[in-house]
Amino acid sequence: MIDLRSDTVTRPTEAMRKAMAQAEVGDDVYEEDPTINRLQELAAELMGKEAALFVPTGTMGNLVALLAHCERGQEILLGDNSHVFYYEVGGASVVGGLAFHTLPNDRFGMIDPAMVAGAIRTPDIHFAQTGLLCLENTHNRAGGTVLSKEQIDQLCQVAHDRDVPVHLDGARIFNAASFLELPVAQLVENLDSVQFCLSKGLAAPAGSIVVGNRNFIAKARKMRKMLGGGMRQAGVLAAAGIIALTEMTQRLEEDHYNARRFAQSLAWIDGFDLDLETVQTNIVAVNLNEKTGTAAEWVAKLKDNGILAGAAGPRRLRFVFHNDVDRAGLEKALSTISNLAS
Ligand code: TLP
Repeated sequence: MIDLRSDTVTRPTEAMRKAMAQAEVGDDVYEEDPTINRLQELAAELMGKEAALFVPTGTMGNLVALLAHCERGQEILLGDNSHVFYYEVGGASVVGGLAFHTLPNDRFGMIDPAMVAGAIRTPDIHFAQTGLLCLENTHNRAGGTVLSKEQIDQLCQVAHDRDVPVHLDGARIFNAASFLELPVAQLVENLDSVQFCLSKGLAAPAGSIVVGNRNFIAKARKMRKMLGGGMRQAGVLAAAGIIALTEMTQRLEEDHYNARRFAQSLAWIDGFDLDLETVQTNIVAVNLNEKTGTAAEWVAKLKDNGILAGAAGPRRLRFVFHNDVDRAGLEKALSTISNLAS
């Protein structure tokens, strides 16, 4: 099987497995796990922020950040196509009593700064106060598209001018930094907090990191405990996370190359509609027309032929490139799809 459903399916590398077996551990609720502490220090330094917190998943990382920034009854501004809004089970509303105020994402995952300015609430007895602006980079549902540093900075400026902090769901921030050829710390410089995943393209078996200032991370640590994310001897996981940050970020451009080659070839197939401008990193979204069939039909057909793909909508397929798909896998996927389509 060639598994292109997501980069979440990557398995830990040999180096990770070795590091995990040898990891020094302690109780992280007492902040005594040396490997977790090392990972957090490394992550904070890489992202140019004061402090970092290791969390089990990206979903929990975003949720602890939202809870740490906001108070019950506040509103979060975010894109209508964002992962936090779409795929995180409404956690911020369920657990935090927070309201989502969505603004349109364009096809690159950008939000219009003028709309953000217009949506930030003024003091008024009728209004929920704006507690946070939440961005996403790379943007999953847009197809792995990248916000530039200038775009992020522009949105940060609009929010900060009105004392609203900005959080980034940077699950795939290293893919964005690789596309932009920028040090990741520079890209996230003006953001108040960032969540990024170790377990997607970076291939660790589990884990995400939240970064921000010391005070924010202290609050996030408490929220993590509340959500049941105090993981004790999780240094075995953090050991893989250290390898993810030191050895795996450099190779993401290979996934981007594979995604691009795949997309350019698929674009020739009748009935497969691709927006090649949005194929910037490791995700390829393909829109199907009425003649071509539904995403569910294609997912089933592909599975019968050894290819796993995802459905990102009734007529939208998603293919994600990662460390466990090599050039031969890419070529096999392409020829299988061409045969099925003809
Ligand atoms: N995304 C998953 C699914 O949930 C859709 C995937 O296969 O792409 N932010 C972004 C932008 C993400 O893409 C994801 C995972 C998360 C947060 C959540 O991370 P986890 O799965 O670790 O909770």
